[in-house]
Amino acid sequence: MTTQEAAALLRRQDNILILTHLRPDGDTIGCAAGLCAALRQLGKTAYLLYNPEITAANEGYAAPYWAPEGFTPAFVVSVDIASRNLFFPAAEAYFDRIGLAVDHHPSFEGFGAEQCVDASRAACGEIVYEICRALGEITQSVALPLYAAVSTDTGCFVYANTTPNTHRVAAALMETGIDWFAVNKRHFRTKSRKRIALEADLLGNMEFFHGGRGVFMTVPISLMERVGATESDAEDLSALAGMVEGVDCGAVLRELKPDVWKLSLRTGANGRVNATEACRLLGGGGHAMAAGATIQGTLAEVKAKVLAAVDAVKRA
Ligand SMILES: [Mn+2]
Repeated sequence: MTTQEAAALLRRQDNILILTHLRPDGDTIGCAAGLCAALRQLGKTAYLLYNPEITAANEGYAAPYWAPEGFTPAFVVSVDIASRNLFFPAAEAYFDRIGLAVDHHPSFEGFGAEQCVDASRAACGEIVYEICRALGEITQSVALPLYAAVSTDTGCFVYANTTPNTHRVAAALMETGIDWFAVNKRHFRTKSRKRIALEADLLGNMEFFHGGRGVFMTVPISLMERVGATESDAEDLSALAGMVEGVDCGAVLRELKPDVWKLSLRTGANGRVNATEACRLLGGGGHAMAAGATIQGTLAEVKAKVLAAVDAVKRA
């Protein structure tokens, strides 16, 4: 449905619970918080289901809206969730009760009684912005988390997914007078010392393939433990692989639990490797230039699987 129709649907609901995805990023949290604020402005009861993996950088957006223990929703909305395997355990219980799914991933699996999905949008925040505008005034409480959503999903407006509409949405959100500089400073111009220790190890241990066009960076649990890093220290490490000169296929492997690895694949605008196609072969999905998959095996086995998938889809 259109954003207008989604807004009309939400106007007819009350006691609304909003779901975010596993390993929540700024987009899913920002969308949920912005939408929750907009719904409350209409006098509705609305909450976010507590996400146990919320990071310190995103906690502030969601904190005012966490659902109290025992809240029983009459209507459930998912934001920025592409697939069932991105539901965290407490959210999984609501999978069959989703009244509206709002998403922007091409790999969206098509769940939810109603869907408001537009894969041309850089951030789900762009879609939620339109829904919120149709619901009422874009106040600073709505605008700040939505700005974080749009800014973080575009790497501060530098990723190839960024469009003129992304900037129009960001501009409209800035017009409300929010402290957008603090948002970007927090997400893009601040690194913990543990984060810098992680980056140092990744950069010191890069492994190239495809004659230098591909690179592996690995984040084993042992590294996380050695530098004492937390989840927030390890956010978006995949961006690093895409920064190496000459690389158009950057694979970051993060060990989630022993012998279970999360692949984040970042590929170049030249189209040599389609990240979604490669990750689909590995049971995952995402965007053409940024996709992911969860893979089982030892590090050596997982690297071999990733190489085989990349080789199977590469164009030159
Ligand atoms: Mn997103």
